[in-house]
Amino acid sequence: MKMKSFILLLSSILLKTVDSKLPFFIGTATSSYQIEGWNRGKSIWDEFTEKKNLHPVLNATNHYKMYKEDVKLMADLGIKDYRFSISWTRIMPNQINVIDRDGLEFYHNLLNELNKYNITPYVTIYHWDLPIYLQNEEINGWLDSRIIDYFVQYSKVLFEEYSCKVKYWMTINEPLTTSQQGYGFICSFAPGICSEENMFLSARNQLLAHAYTADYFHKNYKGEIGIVINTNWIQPIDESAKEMSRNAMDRMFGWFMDPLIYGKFPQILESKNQPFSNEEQELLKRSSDFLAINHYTTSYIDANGNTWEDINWPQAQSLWLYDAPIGMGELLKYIKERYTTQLPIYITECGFSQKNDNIYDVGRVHYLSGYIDQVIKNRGDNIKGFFIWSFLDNFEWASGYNETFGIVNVNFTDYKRTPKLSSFFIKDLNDL
Ligand code: PNW
Repeated sequence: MKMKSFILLLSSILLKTVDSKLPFFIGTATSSYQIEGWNRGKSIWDEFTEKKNLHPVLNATNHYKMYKEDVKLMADLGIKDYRFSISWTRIMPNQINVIDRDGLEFYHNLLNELNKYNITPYVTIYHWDLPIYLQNEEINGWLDSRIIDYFVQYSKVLFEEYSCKVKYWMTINEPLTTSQQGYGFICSFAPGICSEENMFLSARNQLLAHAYTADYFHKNYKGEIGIVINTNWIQPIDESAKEMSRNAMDRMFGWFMDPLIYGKFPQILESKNQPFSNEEQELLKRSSDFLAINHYTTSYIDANGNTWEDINWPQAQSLWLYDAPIGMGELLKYIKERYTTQLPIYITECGFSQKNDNIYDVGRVHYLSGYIDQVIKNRGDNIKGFFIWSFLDNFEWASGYNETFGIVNVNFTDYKRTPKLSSFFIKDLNDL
């Protein structure tokens, strides 16, 4: 009771910008590899964690067996919108186009369960768990142009099976992260085959896989489709740093946004990329029914290109992540000015891995309230929803289980779920 009134007080103070109801929904997000466990084919992340001696995913949060309880908990917490991903390795575990009926069945069951509680599904087709048979001596993952067609074939199966239950689709999660961290200069993620050339090529192939899939979807199905783009905000410290900030944004956000909106790479990246053909340009420009943006953190930049974070911003358990809400507002303004798009916008991920995380996660509540407040103030007409990363504590890729983002705690020994303070905070916001 005490906790409940504390949160009500918090939400009313922090959100004095809204009079009555929140002008967009707050949902939650997860991904297949990070939560499901059990009964699937091998993916590049299984091999990568093995080779690099990283923590293996094991059975993740056991969601494959606990999905009914998880959906019920979501419903109890008042969540009406859920973004999750489908595992390619569950649908086609051993070979392209050889389908596992049990794999298909799992997502039918999950979708039926969501439907029972009136929770709207937002389905990501691919969230990093590439089947290992697409990254080996014969086929070179996102560096191989044949992957575009494989991706379309896999997506066709999903549309055929699930489009009667799913209206909102997202093709690929964070191509930037895959290209920089899996194929590019950061090189800390699967598959870890890195060079500058690989970085740009893998991004180009991901964009085209999205464009051809969206084209097929639009010609054959009703509903909406987009691709999930992530970006930090790079805040210019003063007027003289504006050009540097703009260039840094082009290298990160424009790399994907420019092709989606204008059909071309930003000028600053032109020399690094093979240009798109006319047909590809047209497909790209027509490929998105909405913008899906993942945004977590901000840095400052000066006129010499130095970047840093403010010492006053609380740092997360994840060392790259700071509680710096101004960036969320600045990013939304930037999207409006630079891209003048009327497309609906979803924030498809935003969240915080609190240091010493526990169920009284005041640091996470602070982060979320600040970021949501910025979305309310800078929303324009087209913000439709905000998905918190993440519903559950889960497998945080190369960091294993050491960085927790959930609004629900998971005990990784007995898989017990316990809602944290932040989940009640979100419930109150949705109930306003
Ligand atoms: C996203 N960075 O990844 C992913 O979509 C999620 O699967 C992941 O769990 C979540 O954010 C939290 O990390 C990112 O280093 C990974 O800037 C790394 C970065 C950004 C996003």
